Amino acid sequence: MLIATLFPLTVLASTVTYDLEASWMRASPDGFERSVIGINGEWPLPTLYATKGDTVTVTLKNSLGNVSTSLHWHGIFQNGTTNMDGSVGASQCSIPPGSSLTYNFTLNQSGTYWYHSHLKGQYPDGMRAPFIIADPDMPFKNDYDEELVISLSDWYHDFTMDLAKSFLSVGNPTGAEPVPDSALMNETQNLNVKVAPGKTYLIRLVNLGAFANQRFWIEGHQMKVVEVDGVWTEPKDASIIYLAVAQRCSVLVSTTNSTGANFPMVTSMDTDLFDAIPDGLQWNTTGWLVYDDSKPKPAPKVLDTFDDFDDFTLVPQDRLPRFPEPDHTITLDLYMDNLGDGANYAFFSGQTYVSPKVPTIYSVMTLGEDAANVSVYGDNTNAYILEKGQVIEVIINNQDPGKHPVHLHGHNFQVVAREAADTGDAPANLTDAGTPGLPMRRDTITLWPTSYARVRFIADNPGVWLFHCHIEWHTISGLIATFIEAPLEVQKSLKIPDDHLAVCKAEGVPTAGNAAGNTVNHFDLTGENKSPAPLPAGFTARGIVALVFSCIAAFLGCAVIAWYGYAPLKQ
Ligand SMILES: *[C@@H]1O[C@H](CO)[C@@H](O)[C@H](O)[C@H]1NC(C)=O
Ligand SMILES: *[C@@H]1O[C@H](CO)[C@@H](O)[C@H](O)[C@H]1NC(C)=O
Ligand SMILES: *[C@@H]1O[C@H](CO)[C@@H](O)[C@H](O)[C@H]1NC(C)=O
Ligand SMILES: *[C@@H]1O[C@H](CO)[C@@H](O)[C@H](O)[C@H]1NC(C)=O
Ligand SMILES: [Cu+2]
Repeated sequence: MLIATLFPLTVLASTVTYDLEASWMRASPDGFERSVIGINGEWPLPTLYATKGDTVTVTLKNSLGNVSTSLHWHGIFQNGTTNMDGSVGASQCSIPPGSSLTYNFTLNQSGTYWYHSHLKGQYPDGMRAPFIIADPDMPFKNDYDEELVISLSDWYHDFTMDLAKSFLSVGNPTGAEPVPDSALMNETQNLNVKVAPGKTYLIRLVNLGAFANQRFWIEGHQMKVVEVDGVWTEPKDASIIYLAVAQRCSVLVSTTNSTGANFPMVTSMDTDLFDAIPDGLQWNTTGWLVYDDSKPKPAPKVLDTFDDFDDFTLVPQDRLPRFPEPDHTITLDLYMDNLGDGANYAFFSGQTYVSPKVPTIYSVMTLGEDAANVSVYGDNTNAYILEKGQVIEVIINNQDPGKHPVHLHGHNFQVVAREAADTGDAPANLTDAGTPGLPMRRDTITLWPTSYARVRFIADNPGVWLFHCHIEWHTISGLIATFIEAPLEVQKSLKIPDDHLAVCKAEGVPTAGNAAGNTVNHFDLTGENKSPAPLPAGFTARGIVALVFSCIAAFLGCAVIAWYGYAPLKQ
Protein backbone atom coordinates (compact mmCIF):
# COMPACT_ATOMS: atom_id res chain seq x y z
CA MET A 1 0.00 0.00 0.00
CA LEU A 2 1.32 3.43 -0.86
CA ILE A 3 0.74 6.11 1.70
CA ALA A 4 0.65 9.75 0.69
CA THR A 5 3.12 10.82 3.35
CA LEU A 6 5.81 8.66 1.82
CA PHE A 7 6.18 11.33 -0.81
CA PRO A 8 7.49 14.80 -0.29
CA LEU A 9 4.63 17.25 0.13
CA THR A 10 6.16 19.66 -2.33
CA VAL A 11 8.96 19.29 -4.81
CA LEU A 12 9.70 22.81 -5.95
CA ALA A 13 12.93 23.73 -7.64
CA SER A 14 14.90 21.34 -5.51
CA THR A 15 13.25 22.07 -2.19
CA VAL A 16 11.88 18.94 -0.53
CA THR A 17 9.45 19.47 2.31
CA TYR A 18 8.33 16.86 4.80
CA ASP A 19 5.85 17.37 7.63
CA LEU A 20 6.45 14.71 10.26
CA GLU A 21 4.38 14.18 13.39
CA ALA A 22 5.70 11.79 16.01
CA SER A 23 3.21 9.88 18.15
CA TRP A 24 2.95 6.60 20.04
CA MET A 25 1.35 3.64 18.35
CA ARG A 26 1.27 -0.15 18.68
CA ALA A 27 3.29 -2.55 16.54
CA SER A 28 4.40 -6.18 16.69
CA PRO A 29 7.22 -6.65 14.23
CA ASP A 30 8.33 -9.95 15.79
CA GLY A 31 4.94 -11.10 17.06
CA PHE A 32 5.18 -9.29 20.40
CA GLU A 33 3.02 -6.18 20.56
CA ARG A 34 4.46 -3.06 22.17
CA SER A 35 4.29 0.75 21.96
CA VAL A 36 6.55 2.29 19.34
CA ILE A 37 7.20 5.80 18.11
CA GLY A 38 5.50 6.27 14.76
CA ILE A 39 5.50 9.14 12.28
CA ASN A 40 2.26 10.38 10.72
CA GLY A 41 0.50 7.33 12.11
CA GLU A 42 2.87 4.86 10.46
CA TRP A 43 5.38 2.40 11.79
CA PRO A 44 7.84 1.47 10.32
CA LEU A 45 8.69 5.09 9.74
CA PRO A 46 8.66 6.32 6.15
CA THR A 47 11.89 6.03 4.20
CA LEU A 48 12.73 9.59 3.17
CA TYR A 49 14.03 10.41 -0.32
CA ALA A 50 15.79 13.44 -1.72
CA THR A 51 18.32 14.24 -4.42
CA LYS A 52 21.83 15.63 -4.12
CA GLY A 53 21.61 19.41 -4.25
CA ASP A 54 18.15 19.58 -2.71
CA THR A 55 17.28 21.76 0.23
CA VAL A 56 15.36 19.65 2.70
CA THR A 57 12.89 21.24 5.08
CA VAL A 58 11.46 18.91 7.70
CA THR A 59 9.05 20.08 10.34
CA LEU A 60 8.88 17.69 13.26
CA LYS A 61 5.86 17.99 15.53
CA ASN A 62 6.06 16.22 18.86
CA SER A 63 2.67 14.61 19.60
CA LEU A 64 4.17 11.97 21.91
CA GLY A 65 2.48 13.57 24.92
CA ASN A 66 4.89 12.29 27.57
CA VAL A 67 8.42 12.62 26.18
CA SER A 68 10.56 15.12 24.31
CA THR A 69 12.21 14.25 21.01
CA SER A 70 14.54 15.28 18.14
CA LEU A 71 15.71 14.04 14.75
CA HIS A 72 19.31 13.54 13.69
CA TRP A 73 20.24 13.13 10.01
CA HIS A 74 22.88 10.47 10.31
CA GLY A 75 25.84 11.03 7.98
CA ILE A 76 24.61 14.36 6.61
CA PHE A 77 27.45 16.88 6.77
CA GLN A 78 25.24 19.89 7.62
CA ASN A 79 27.85 22.18 6.12
CA GLY A 80 26.90 25.65 7.38
CA THR A 81 23.92 24.28 9.32
CA THR A 82 25.47 22.60 12.37
CA ASN A 83 22.41 23.59 14.41
CA MET A 84 20.26 21.33 12.16
CA ASP A 85 22.18 18.20 13.18
CA GLY A 86 19.54 17.18 15.73
CA SER A 87 21.86 16.15 18.58
CA VAL A 88 20.16 17.16 21.80
CA GLY A 89 22.60 18.90 24.16
CA ALA A 90 25.07 19.62 21.37
CA SER A 91 23.18 21.26 18.52
CA GLN A 92 19.70 21.88 19.90
CA CYS A 93 17.37 21.52 22.86
CA SER A 94 14.94 18.61 22.92
CA ILE A 95 11.50 19.32 21.50
CA PRO A 96 8.90 19.04 24.27
CA PRO A 97 5.45 17.50 23.74
CA GLY A 98 3.23 19.89 21.81
CA SER A 99 6.12 21.79 20.20
CA SER A 100 7.44 21.72 16.64
CA LEU A 101 10.83 22.43 15.16
CA THR A 102 11.96 22.87 11.56
CA TYR A 103 15.15 21.32 10.21
CA ASN A 104 16.39 23.04 7.08
CA PHE A 105 19.55 21.94 5.29
CA THR A 106 21.05 21.45 1.86
CA LEU A 107 22.38 18.12 0.61
CA ASN A 108 25.83 18.14 -1.00
CA GLN A 109 26.21 14.38 -0.90
CA SER A 110 24.44 11.24 -2.04
CA GLY A 111 24.03 7.66 -0.92
CA THR A 112 22.43 5.73 1.90
CA TYR A 113 21.76 7.48 5.20
CA TRP A 114 19.21 7.29 7.97
CA TYR A 115 17.40 9.49 10.42
CA HIS A 116 16.71 8.87 14.07
CA SER A 117 15.98 10.53 17.36
CA HIS A 118 19.16 11.82 19.01
CA LEU A 119 17.75 12.09 22.49
CA LYS A 120 19.15 9.62 24.98
CA GLY A 121 17.73 6.14 24.51
CA GLN A 122 14.89 7.04 22.17
CA TYR A 123 15.53 5.69 18.68
CA PRO A 124 15.47 1.99 19.67
CA ASP A 125 11.80 2.51 20.57
CA GLY A 126 11.23 2.72 16.82
CA MET A 127 12.16 6.27 15.83
CA ARG A 128 14.52 5.33 12.99
CA ALA A 129 14.35 4.87 9.21
CA PRO A 130 16.46 5.08 6.05
CA PHE A 131 17.09 8.36 4.26
CA ILE A 132 18.12 7.90 0.63
CA ILE A 133 19.81 10.63 -1.38
CA ALA A 134 19.76 10.02 -5.11
CA ASP A 135 22.38 11.39 -7.46
CA PRO A 136 21.87 11.85 -11.19
CA ASP A 137 25.64 11.39 -11.61
CA MET A 138 25.84 8.26 -9.46
CA PRO A 139 28.83 6.24 -10.71
CA PHE A 140 27.02 2.88 -10.92
CA LYS A 141 23.73 4.13 -12.37
CA ASN A 142 24.13 2.03 -15.55
CA ASP A 143 25.05 -1.13 -13.67
CA TYR A 144 21.68 -2.02 -12.17
CA ASP A 145 18.01 -2.21 -13.03
CA GLU A 146 16.30 -1.51 -9.74
CA GLU A 147 16.97 -0.35 -6.21
CA LEU A 148 15.90 -2.00 -2.96
CA VAL A 149 16.23 -0.66 0.58
CA ILE A 150 16.51 -3.22 3.37
CA SER A 151 17.08 -2.25 6.98
CA LEU A 152 18.59 -4.61 9.55
CA SER A 153 18.12 -4.16 13.27
CA ASP A 154 17.87 -5.59 16.70
CA TRP A 155 14.64 -5.22 18.65
CA TYR A 156 13.66 -5.01 22.32
CA HIS A 157 10.31 -5.68 23.92
CA ASP A 158 10.91 -3.15 26.70
CA PHE A 159 11.32 0.62 26.51
CA THR A 160 14.95 1.63 26.15
CA MET A 161 14.88 3.99 29.12
CA ASP A 162 13.41 1.28 31.37
CA LEU A 163 16.20 -1.06 30.33
CA ALA A 164 18.68 1.79 30.78
CA LYS A 165 17.71 2.21 34.43
CA SER A 166 18.86 -1.26 35.35
CA PHE A 167 21.75 -1.18 32.85
CA LEU A 168 23.22 1.94 34.45
CA SER A 169 22.87 0.95 38.09
CA VAL A 170 24.83 -0.54 40.96
CA GLY A 171 22.90 -3.74 40.34
CA ASN A 172 24.84 -4.11 37.06
CA PRO A 173 28.41 -3.28 38.11
CA THR A 174 29.97 -5.03 35.11
CA GLY A 175 27.93 -2.94 32.65
CA ALA A 176 26.36 -5.92 30.86
CA GLU A 177 24.20 -4.47 28.08
CA PRO A 178 20.58 -5.56 27.67
CA VAL A 179 20.41 -8.33 25.05
CA PRO A 180 17.90 -7.73 22.24
CA ASP A 181 14.78 -9.88 22.10
CA SER A 182 14.96 -10.45 18.36
CA ALA A 183 16.39 -9.40 15.03
CA LEU A 184 14.40 -7.65 12.31
CA MET A 185 14.85 -7.32 8.59
CA ASN A 186 13.19 -4.17 7.23
CA GLU A 187 11.45 -3.81 10.65
CA THR A 188 9.73 -7.18 10.27
CA GLN A 189 10.44 -10.90 10.01
CA ASN A 190 9.96 -13.32 7.11
CA LEU A 191 10.43 -10.49 4.63
CA ASN A 192 9.56 -11.38 1.04
CA VAL A 193 11.41 -9.42 -1.60
CA LYS A 194 10.00 -9.98 -5.05
CA VAL A 195 12.72 -10.10 -7.72
CA ALA A 196 12.79 -10.80 -11.44
CA PRO A 197 15.30 -13.17 -13.06
CA GLY A 198 18.25 -11.88 -15.07
CA LYS A 199 18.35 -8.48 -13.42
CA THR A 200 20.78 -6.58 -11.23
CA TYR A 201 19.61 -4.86 -8.08
CA LEU A 202 21.28 -2.20 -5.98
CA ILE A 203 20.45 -3.23 -2.42
CA ARG A 204 20.90 -0.51 0.16
CA LEU A 205 21.48 -2.03 3.60
CA VAL A 206 21.14 0.10 6.74
CA ASN A 207 21.70 -1.11 10.30
CA LEU A 208 19.13 0.84 12.33
CA GLY A 209 19.79 -1.14 15.51
CA ALA A 210 20.64 -0.06 19.04
CA PHE A 211 23.35 -2.56 19.87
CA ALA A 212 23.90 -5.57 17.63
CA ASN A 213 26.20 -5.62 14.65
CA GLN A 214 24.66 -7.75 11.91
CA ARG A 215 25.93 -10.21 9.34
CA PHE A 216 23.92 -10.31 6.14
CA TRP A 217 24.09 -12.83 3.32
CA ILE A 218 21.96 -14.15 0.47
CA GLU A 219 22.21 -17.81 -0.41
CA GLY A 220 23.29 -18.51 -3.97
CA HIS A 221 24.03 -14.83 -4.69
CA GLN A 222 27.33 -13.02 -4.64
CA MET A 223 27.24 -9.37 -3.54
CA LYS A 224 29.41 -6.57 -4.89
CA VAL A 225 30.02 -3.72 -2.45
CA VAL A 226 29.78 -0.28 -4.12
CA GLU A 227 29.01 2.09 -1.23
CA VAL A 228 29.73 2.44 2.47
CA ASP A 229 28.16 5.26 4.49
CA GLY A 230 27.54 7.50 1.47
CA VAL A 231 30.97 6.91 -0.10
CA TRP A 232 30.94 5.15 -3.47
CA THR A 233 33.64 2.53 -3.64
CA GLU A 234 35.38 0.52 -6.30
CA PRO A 235 33.30 -2.68 -6.54
CA LYS A 236 34.47 -5.60 -4.41
CA ASP A 237 32.96 -9.05 -4.05
CA ALA A 238 31.54 -10.03 -0.70
CA SER A 239 29.70 -13.10 0.51
CA ILE A 240 28.87 -11.76 3.99
CA ILE A 241 28.44 -8.11 4.90
CA TYR A 242 29.33 -7.22 8.50
CA LEU A 243 27.32 -4.11 9.31
CA ALA A 244 27.68 -2.43 12.69
CA VAL A 245 24.87 -0.33 14.13
CA ALA A 246 24.54 2.93 12.18
CA GLN A 247 26.55 1.69 9.20
CA ARG A 248 25.21 1.46 5.65
CA CYS A 249 26.38 -0.50 2.65
CA SER A 250 25.11 -0.77 -0.92
CA VAL A 251 25.65 -3.96 -2.85
CA LEU A 252 24.97 -4.97 -6.44
CA VAL A 253 23.26 -8.34 -6.67
CA SER A 254 22.48 -10.13 -9.94
CA THR A 255 19.54 -12.49 -9.91
CA THR A 256 19.64 -15.97 -11.42
CA ASN A 257 18.28 -16.63 -14.89
CA SER A 258 15.44 -18.84 -13.74
CA THR A 259 12.38 -18.66 -11.53
CA GLY A 260 13.00 -22.22 -10.39
CA ALA A 261 13.72 -21.42 -6.73
CA ASN A 262 13.50 -18.81 -4.00
CA PHE A 263 16.57 -17.98 -1.91
CA PRO A 264 16.87 -17.24 1.80
CA MET A 265 18.63 -14.09 2.95
CA VAL A 266 19.72 -13.98 6.55
CA THR A 267 20.59 -11.29 9.03
CA SER A 268 22.43 -12.63 12.05
CA MET A 269 23.29 -10.61 15.16
CA ASP A 270 26.93 -10.82 16.25
CA THR A 271 26.49 -12.61 19.57
CA ASP A 272 30.08 -11.79 20.63
CA LEU A 273 28.56 -8.52 21.83
CA PHE A 274 26.24 -10.25 24.29
CA ASP A 275 27.53 -11.08 27.78
CA ALA A 276 25.14 -14.02 27.89
CA ILE A 277 22.76 -15.51 25.36
CA PRO A 278 19.30 -15.96 26.86
CA ASP A 279 17.69 -19.36 26.34
CA GLY A 280 15.72 -19.52 23.14
CA LEU A 281 17.05 -16.25 21.68
CA GLN A 282 16.57 -16.23 17.90
CA TRP A 283 19.47 -14.07 16.86
CA ASN A 284 18.90 -14.67 13.14
CA THR A 285 16.06 -13.55 10.94
CA THR A 286 15.37 -14.91 7.50
CA GLY A 287 13.79 -13.25 4.46
CA TRP A 288 13.65 -14.45 0.87
CA LEU A 289 14.45 -13.29 -2.61
CA VAL A 290 11.20 -14.44 -4.12
CA TYR A 291 11.41 -15.39 -7.79
CA ASP A 292 8.15 -17.34 -7.75
CA ASP A 293 5.63 -17.03 -4.96
CA SER A 294 4.23 -20.50 -5.59
CA LYS A 295 7.59 -22.17 -4.95
CA PRO A 296 8.85 -23.10 -1.45
CA LYS A 297 10.75 -20.66 0.76
CA PRO A 298 13.54 -22.84 2.11
CA ALA A 299 15.14 -22.49 5.52
CA PRO A 300 18.71 -21.17 5.32
CA LYS A 301 21.65 -23.55 5.52
CA VAL A 302 23.60 -23.33 8.75
CA LEU A 303 26.99 -21.66 8.37
CA ASP A 304 29.82 -22.90 10.56
CA THR A 305 32.15 -20.00 9.93
CA PHE A 306 31.61 -16.46 8.76
CA ASP A 307 33.67 -15.12 5.89
CA ASP A 308 33.11 -11.43 6.76
CA PHE A 309 33.90 -8.82 4.15
CA ASP A 310 36.61 -6.47 5.47
CA ASP A 311 35.58 -2.88 4.73
CA PHE A 312 39.12 -1.65 5.48
CA THR A 313 40.18 -3.00 2.07
CA LEU A 314 37.76 -0.76 0.14
CA VAL A 315 38.98 2.02 -2.14
CA PRO A 316 36.71 5.05 -2.60
CA GLN A 317 35.51 5.43 -6.15
CA ASP A 318 36.75 9.07 -6.18
CA ARG A 319 40.24 7.79 -5.23
CA LEU A 320 40.72 10.60 -2.71
CA PRO A 321 44.30 10.20 -1.47
CA ARG A 322 45.18 9.92 2.20
CA PHE A 323 45.24 13.36 3.82
CA PRO A 324 48.70 14.55 4.88
CA GLU A 325 50.13 13.78 8.31
CA PRO A 326 47.94 15.40 10.97
CA ASP A 327 48.24 18.93 12.36
CA HIS A 328 46.31 17.86 15.44
CA THR A 329 46.12 14.37 16.90
CA ILE A 330 43.49 13.51 19.47
CA THR A 331 44.01 10.27 21.36
CA LEU A 332 40.96 8.78 22.99
CA ASP A 333 41.37 5.84 25.34
CA LEU A 334 38.09 3.96 25.39
CA TYR A 335 37.29 1.96 28.51
CA MET A 336 34.58 1.13 31.00
CA ASP A 337 34.80 1.74 34.73
CA ASN A 338 32.68 2.13 37.82
CA LEU A 339 32.03 5.50 39.43
CA GLY A 340 31.15 6.24 43.04
CA ASP A 341 27.49 5.32 42.57
CA GLY A 342 28.62 1.78 41.74
CA ALA A 343 27.28 1.87 38.17
CA ASN A 344 29.47 1.11 35.18
CA TYR A 345 30.23 4.06 32.88
CA ALA A 346 32.01 4.43 29.55
CA PHE A 347 35.00 6.76 29.19
CA PHE A 348 37.04 8.51 26.56
CA SER A 349 40.37 9.35 28.19
CA GLY A 350 39.03 9.63 31.71
CA GLN A 351 35.81 11.52 31.02
CA THR A 352 32.32 10.14 30.79
CA TYR A 353 30.02 12.49 28.88
CA VAL A 354 27.24 14.37 30.63
CA SER A 355 25.06 16.80 28.67
CA PRO A 356 25.92 20.42 29.49
CA LYS A 357 23.28 22.79 30.92
CA VAL A 358 23.56 24.90 27.77
CA PRO A 359 23.63 22.97 24.46
CA THR A 360 27.18 23.38 23.17
CA ILE A 361 26.20 25.28 20.01
CA TYR A 362 24.58 28.00 22.13
CA SER A 363 27.75 28.32 24.20
CA VAL A 364 29.66 28.75 20.93
CA MET A 365 27.23 31.48 19.83
CA THR A 366 27.21 33.50 23.06
CA LEU A 367 30.73 33.46 24.51
CA GLY A 368 32.54 35.73 22.06
CA GLU A 369 36.29 35.09 21.87
CA ASP A 370 36.10 32.77 24.87
CA ALA A 371 34.27 30.25 22.66
CA ALA A 372 37.71 29.28 21.36
CA ASN A 373 38.83 28.28 24.88
CA VAL A 374 38.00 24.66 25.54
CA SER A 375 37.44 25.07 29.27
CA VAL A 376 34.14 26.97 28.83
CA TYR A 377 32.55 23.74 27.56
CA GLY A 378 32.84 22.12 30.98
CA ASP A 379 34.45 19.13 32.63
CA ASN A 380 32.16 16.41 31.33
CA THR A 381 31.65 17.09 27.62
CA ASN A 382 35.00 15.73 26.44
CA ALA A 383 35.40 18.90 24.38
CA TYR A 384 38.14 19.48 21.80
CA ILE A 385 38.61 22.64 19.73
CA LEU A 386 39.54 22.01 16.09
CA GLU A 387 41.03 24.79 14.03
CA LYS A 388 39.75 25.52 10.57
CA GLY A 389 41.50 23.64 7.78
CA GLN A 390 43.64 21.45 10.05
CA VAL A 391 44.18 17.80 9.32
CA ILE A 392 42.78 16.03 12.36
CA GLU A 393 43.63 12.50 13.33
CA VAL A 394 41.74 10.68 16.04
CA ILE A 395 43.47 7.65 17.50
CA ILE A 396 41.04 5.51 19.41
CA ASN A 397 42.61 2.98 21.75
CA ASN A 398 39.87 0.49 22.44
CA GLN A 399 40.96 -0.83 25.81
CA ASP A 400 37.69 -2.69 26.23
CA PRO A 401 37.21 -6.35 25.24
CA GLY A 402 34.03 -5.37 23.32
CA LYS A 403 33.55 -4.14 19.76
CA HIS A 404 32.55 -0.48 19.41
CA PRO A 405 31.18 1.23 16.31
CA VAL A 406 32.32 4.85 16.57
CA HIS A 407 30.61 7.60 14.59
CA LEU A 408 31.58 11.17 13.76
CA HIS A 409 28.93 13.80 13.03
CA GLY A 410 29.50 16.42 10.33
CA HIS A 411 32.16 14.48 8.43
CA ASN A 412 33.21 11.17 7.11
CA PHE A 413 36.76 10.09 7.86
CA GLN A 414 39.55 8.17 6.23
CA VAL A 415 40.37 4.99 8.09
CA VAL A 416 44.15 5.23 8.09
CA ALA A 417 44.65 2.21 10.34
CA ARG A 418 42.53 -0.37 12.07
CA GLU A 419 44.28 -3.15 13.87
CA ALA A 420 43.11 -6.67 14.55
CA ALA A 421 41.63 -7.69 17.90
CA ASP A 422 43.97 -7.93 20.90
CA THR A 423 46.84 -5.96 19.40
CA GLY A 424 46.69 -3.30 22.12
CA ASP A 425 47.07 0.49 22.09
CA ALA A 426 48.60 2.52 19.30
CA PRO A 427 52.38 2.84 19.65
CA ALA A 428 53.87 6.31 20.17
CA ASN A 429 55.19 8.28 17.18
CA LEU A 430 52.93 6.83 14.50
CA THR A 431 53.73 7.77 10.92
CA ASP A 432 52.00 7.12 7.62
CA ALA A 433 54.40 4.33 6.70
CA GLY A 434 52.44 1.23 5.79
CA THR A 435 49.02 2.93 5.73
CA PRO A 436 46.85 2.81 2.60
CA GLY A 437 47.37 5.60 0.06
CA LEU A 438 43.68 5.60 -0.89
CA PRO A 439 42.04 4.87 2.45
CA MET A 440 38.49 3.74 2.86
CA ARG A 441 36.16 6.53 4.02
CA ARG A 442 32.96 6.25 6.01
CA ASP A 443 31.25 7.87 9.00
CA THR A 444 31.06 4.88 11.37
CA ILE A 445 33.72 2.20 11.92
CA THR A 446 33.91 -0.79 14.17
CA LEU A 447 36.81 -0.94 16.58
CA TRP A 448 37.88 -4.47 17.27
CA PRO A 449 38.40 -5.56 20.91
CA THR A 450 41.54 -4.23 22.68
CA SER A 451 43.10 -2.70 19.61
CA TYR A 452 43.24 0.72 18.00
CA ALA A 453 42.16 2.62 14.90
CA ARG A 454 43.29 5.91 13.36
CA VAL A 455 40.76 8.06 11.52
CA ARG A 456 41.56 11.28 9.69
CA PHE A 457 39.57 14.20 8.34
CA ILE A 458 39.94 17.86 7.44
CA ALA A 459 38.37 20.41 9.77
CA ASP A 460 36.53 22.08 6.89
CA ASN A 461 33.07 22.17 8.43
CA PRO A 462 32.72 24.73 11.25
CA GLY A 463 30.29 23.47 13.88
CA VAL A 464 29.69 21.31 16.92
CA TRP A 465 30.09 17.63 16.11
CA LEU A 466 29.74 14.68 18.42
CA PHE A 467 32.10 11.73 18.13
CA HIS A 468 30.60 8.73 19.88
CA CYS A 469 30.06 5.03 20.10
CA HIS A 470 26.78 4.26 18.33
CA ILE A 471 25.80 1.46 20.66
CA GLU A 472 22.93 3.25 22.36
CA TRP A 473 23.81 1.71 25.76
CA HIS A 474 27.27 3.24 25.54
CA THR A 475 25.89 6.60 24.47
CA ILE A 476 23.77 6.44 27.60
CA SER A 477 26.79 5.50 29.75
CA GLY A 478 28.82 8.42 28.38
CA LEU A 479 30.96 7.30 25.41
CA ILE A 480 30.81 10.69 23.67
CA ALA A 481 33.31 13.42 22.82
CA THR A 482 32.45 16.89 21.48
CA PHE A 483 34.46 18.35 18.60
CA ILE A 484 34.04 22.11 18.36
CA GLU A 485 35.28 23.07 14.95
CA ALA A 486 36.27 26.68 14.20
CA PRO A 487 33.92 28.19 16.82
CA LEU A 488 34.66 31.80 15.90
CA GLU A 489 33.75 31.07 12.28
CA VAL A 490 30.49 29.52 13.45
CA GLN A 491 29.67 32.74 15.34
CA LYS A 492 30.15 34.78 12.16
CA SER A 493 28.09 32.65 9.81
CA LEU A 494 25.37 30.89 11.80
CA LYS A 495 21.96 32.25 12.67
CA ILE A 496 19.81 30.31 15.13
CA PRO A 497 16.17 30.31 13.99
CA ASP A 498 13.54 31.47 16.47
CA ASP A 499 11.79 28.10 16.66
CA HIS A 500 15.02 26.50 17.92
CA LEU A 501 15.23 29.04 20.73
CA ALA A 502 11.52 28.61 21.43
CA VAL A 503 11.83 24.87 22.15
CA CYS A 504 14.63 25.64 24.61
CA LYS A 505 12.40 28.14 26.34
CA ALA A 506 9.59 25.58 26.48
CA GLU A 507 12.02 23.02 27.96
CA GLY A 508 13.43 25.56 30.44
CA VAL A 509 16.92 25.13 28.97
CA PRO A 510 19.18 28.21 28.88
CA THR A 511 20.61 29.26 25.48
CA ALA A 512 23.50 31.45 26.61
CA GLY A 513 26.65 31.11 28.63
CA ASN A 514 29.19 28.41 29.35
CA ALA A 515 28.40 24.74 30.03
CA ALA A 516 27.02 25.77 33.42
CA GLY A 517 24.92 28.61 31.97
CA ASN A 518 27.20 31.31 33.38
CA THR A 519 26.98 34.35 31.09
CA VAL A 520 29.15 36.62 33.25
CA ASN A 521 32.23 34.64 34.14
CA HIS A 522 32.80 32.25 31.26
CA PHE A 523 35.36 30.25 33.22
CA ASP A 524 33.24 29.72 36.32
CA LEU A 525 31.60 26.34 35.90
CA THR A 526 29.91 26.23 39.30
CA GLY A 527 26.70 24.26 39.00
CA GLU A 528 27.59 22.47 35.75
CA ASN A 529 26.20 19.00 35.13
CA LYS A 530 28.75 16.45 36.31
CA SER A 531 29.12 12.71 36.35
CA PRO A 532 29.08 10.92 39.72
CA ALA A 533 32.33 11.23 41.67
CA PRO A 534 35.01 8.57 41.21
CA LEU A 535 35.07 5.57 43.52
CA PRO A 536 36.22 6.41 47.04
CA ALA A 537 39.98 6.15 47.46
CA GLY A 538 41.12 2.61 48.02
CA PHE A 539 38.17 1.05 46.22
CA THR A 540 38.86 -0.51 42.90
CA ALA A 541 36.19 -1.25 40.36
CA ARG A 542 36.98 -4.90 40.86
CA GLY A 543 36.37 -4.47 44.58
CA ILE A 544 32.98 -2.89 44.01
CA VAL A 545 32.00 -5.65 41.67
CA ALA A 546 32.94 -8.24 44.28
CA LEU A 547 31.14 -6.35 47.05
CA VAL A 548 28.00 -5.82 45.05
CA PHE A 549 27.93 -9.44 43.97
CA SER A 550 28.41 -10.64 47.51
CA CYS A 551 25.62 -8.28 48.63
CA ILE A 552 23.32 -9.62 45.99
CA ALA A 553 24.35 -13.16 46.78
CA ALA A 554 23.73 -12.58 50.47
CA PHE A 555 20.27 -11.22 49.64
CA LEU A 556 20.66 -8.59 52.33
CA GLY A 557 19.90 -4.91 52.56
CA CYS A 558 23.62 -4.79 52.84
CA ALA A 559 25.37 -1.80 54.37
CA VAL A 560 27.72 -1.45 51.46
CA ILE A 561 24.86 -0.74 49.11
CA ALA A 562 23.52 1.99 51.35
CA TRP A 563 27.01 3.36 51.61
CA TYR A 564 27.10 3.92 47.88
CA GLY A 565 23.88 5.89 48.11
CA TYR A 566 22.02 3.33 46.08
CA ALA A 567 18.29 3.86 45.92
CA PRO A 568 16.41 0.59 45.41
CA LEU A 569 15.32 -0.05 41.85
CA LYS A 570 11.70 0.93 42.03
CA GLN A 571 11.15 3.60 39.36
C1 LIG B 1 15.71 27.27 4.70
O1 LIG B 1 16.98 27.82 4.43
C2 LIG B 1 17.01 28.56 3.21
C3 LIG B 1 18.45 28.93 2.94
O2 LIG B 1 19.08 29.42 4.08
C4 LIG B 1 16.10 29.77 3.34
O3 LIG B 1 16.10 30.49 2.14
C5 LIG B 1 14.71 29.27 3.64
O4 LIG B 1 13.86 30.34 3.88
C6 LIG B 1 14.69 28.36 4.86
N1 LIG B 1 13.38 27.80 4.98
C7 LIG B 1 12.75 27.67 6.13
C8 LIG B 1 11.42 27.02 6.09
O5 LIG B 1 13.24 28.03 7.18
C1 LIG C 1 11.39 -1.97 3.38
O1 LIG C 1 10.46 -1.11 4.04
C2 LIG C 1 10.28 0.14 3.41
C3 LIG C 1 9.41 1.00 4.31
O2 LIG C 1 8.44 0.30 4.98
C4 LIG C 1 9.68 -0.07 2.04
O3 LIG C 1 9.53 1.17 1.40
C5 LIG C 1 10.63 -0.95 1.24
O4 LIG C 1 10.09 -1.24 -0.01
C6 LIG C 1 10.90 -2.26 1.98
N1 LIG C 1 11.94 -2.97 1.25
C7 LIG C 1 11.74 -4.15 0.70
C8 LIG C 1 12.91 -4.72 -0.03
O5 LIG C 1 10.69 -4.75 0.78
C1 LIG D 1 22.08 -15.30 -17.35
O1 LIG D 1 22.10 -15.40 -18.75
C2 LIG D 1 22.95 -14.45 -19.39
C3 LIG D 1 22.74 -14.56 -20.89
O2 LIG D 1 22.68 -15.91 -21.27
C4 LIG D 1 24.40 -14.68 -18.93
O3 LIG D 1 25.24 -13.74 -19.54
C5 LIG D 1 24.46 -14.55 -17.44
O4 LIG D 1 25.77 -14.83 -16.98
C6 LIG D 1 23.47 -15.47 -16.77
N1 LIG D 1 23.43 -15.13 -15.35
C7 LIG D 1 23.56 -16.01 -14.38
C8 LIG D 1 23.52 -15.48 -12.99
O5 LIG D 1 23.68 -17.21 -14.59
C1 LIG E 1 22.05 -18.36 13.24
O1 LIG E 1 22.75 -18.64 12.05
C2 LIG E 1 24.06 -19.13 12.23
C3 LIG E 1 24.70 -19.30 10.86
O2 LIG E 1 24.01 -20.17 10.07
C4 LIG E 1 24.02 -20.45 13.00
O3 LIG E 1 25.32 -20.88 13.26
C5 LIG E 1 23.28 -20.25 14.31
O4 LIG E 1 23.11 -21.48 14.96
C6 LIG E 1 21.92 -19.61 14.08
N1 LIG E 1 21.32 -19.31 15.37
C7 LIG E 1 20.08 -19.64 15.71
C8 LIG E 1 19.61 -19.29 17.07
O5 LIG E 1 19.34 -20.23 14.93
CU1 LIG F 1 30.41 1.12 22.42
